[in-house]
Amino acid sequence: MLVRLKQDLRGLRQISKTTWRHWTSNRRLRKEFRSAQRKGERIVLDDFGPPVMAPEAGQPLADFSPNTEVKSRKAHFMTLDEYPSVDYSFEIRNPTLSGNYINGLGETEPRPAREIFHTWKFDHPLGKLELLFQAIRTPGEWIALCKRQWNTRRFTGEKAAVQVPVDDPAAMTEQIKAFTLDLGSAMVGVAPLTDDMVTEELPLDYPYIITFGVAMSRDEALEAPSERSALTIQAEYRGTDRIAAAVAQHIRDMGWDAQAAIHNFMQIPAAVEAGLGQLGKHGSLISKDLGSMFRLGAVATNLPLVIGQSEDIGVDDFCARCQVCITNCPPHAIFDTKQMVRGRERWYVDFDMCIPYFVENHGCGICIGVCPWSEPGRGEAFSLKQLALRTKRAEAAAADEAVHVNSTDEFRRRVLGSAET
Ligand code: B12
Ligand code: SF4
Ligand code: SF4
Repeated sequence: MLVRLKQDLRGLRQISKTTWRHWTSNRRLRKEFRSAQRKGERIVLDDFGPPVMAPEAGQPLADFSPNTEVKSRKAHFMTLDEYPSVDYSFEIRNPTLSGNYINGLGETEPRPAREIFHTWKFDHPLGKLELLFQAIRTPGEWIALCKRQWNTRRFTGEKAAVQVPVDDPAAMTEQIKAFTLDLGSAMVGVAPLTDDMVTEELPLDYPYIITFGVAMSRDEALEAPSERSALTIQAEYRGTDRIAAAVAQHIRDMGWDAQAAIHNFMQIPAAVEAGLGQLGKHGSLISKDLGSMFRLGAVATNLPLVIGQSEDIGVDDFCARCQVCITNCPPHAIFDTKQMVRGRERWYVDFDMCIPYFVENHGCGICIGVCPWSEPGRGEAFSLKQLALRTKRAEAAAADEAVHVNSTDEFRRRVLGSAET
């Protein structure tokens, strides 16, 4: 009883600390931004809020100007007649540090990620954009955020004094998975917690991570960016937070440690490791069942569980030949080739282009909505086709190799009189 009361107080404190204080203290910024947007003018973000951390000499600066080299083509099924323009109603007079630099684009050594956005830290190099994003929320978005924050109050808490022994981790894994699915998630898996999944600022110290996906509405994503889609996203986040809090509470009630891992944690690598999907060119995860139309949530725990395995469903092969997200992203933030990021080659999204567009429009998600895998019922067939094509290509390459070896042997026999090297 006392534990629950403490959690409820934490929820109220969270709402008043972040949301309410923020809403009331940024009236001027909100008003001036809206007026600039109406008049087609620009506000200077340096005139608002705390100073941005100054970059040191030699560090690359952010360039928010959209990439104009890519040719745009809007997907025929997008609901919006036209995407909002990439002319922003704000500018930053003092150039800030590049988000790509912060997150290790081009770095060849592995290291944990650093917090980049949705940090609520306004002295962060991208803090001015964070400030604007939070300040311009509409009343509807603000209420949705309060409801969401209320749901996070049970993310952590005290565990039961008596611990339920776990003799069969496989059976316990099945029990936890069934519990998570019952709460409304569409998929769930378990991964070991690795350095890829934690941020430098907020390390988590648990052996396992339970990761789950909650279906998102593609119709709303096809309407993004819009206030309606922003509200739907908040509601979907709220549902995800509710499941994470309930699973963490369920485990703590069994006397084991558990904490919902939402912001201090890299959701995508955990979900990849657990076999929920693969990273797409648009920087989000793709699964066979839901394409990219799902939100991720996670719970870190020391409850003994059995880990899953990553699965190759053919996303890389598909993305290598597809351009849909690239041509539909208004600021052209999506790279067509894999990049070296913190010691790994993978698909990557340019922060300096995506984030300003995201901020100006109260969110975005065009890239996941237009992705062909997100069309209901297509993923399974795409996956089977890509894997079959790959087998066919491998067989053709092996046959070519055999022909080459045979003809070389034949040549040697005829010309050199021997097939020996
Ligand atoms: C900050 C953030 C943003 C920022 C920055 C985007 C970005 N590319 O990182 C902004 C505000 C722009 C943004 C936008 C969107 N986001 Co966002 N975002 C996050 C958040 C909170 C943290 C990600 C982060 O810190 N990135 C910074 C560094 C680490 O980026 P990075 O090195 O490029 O790594 C990215 C991926 O490569 C992958 N990753 C990181 N490390 C590794 C390691 C390996 C081995 C692999 C394979 C992948 C991988 O994760 C990163 C996120 O894309 C996560 C939630 C979370 N806690 O993980 C959601 C999250 C990634 N976003 C999500 C979504 C859906 C979106 C949007 C579609 C908006 C929307 N409608 O909700 C857009 C899509 C933008 C895009 N093309 O990526 C979902 C993705 C779900 C999915 N199906 O994959 C997440 C997981 C939120 C959630 N709880 O569901 N987001
Ligand atoms: S739209 Fe095409 S290229 Fe982009 S992630 Fe989806 S399948 Fe890959
Ligand atoms: S969310 Fe996707 S479509 Fe929108 S700007 Fe970012 S990368 Fe482009």
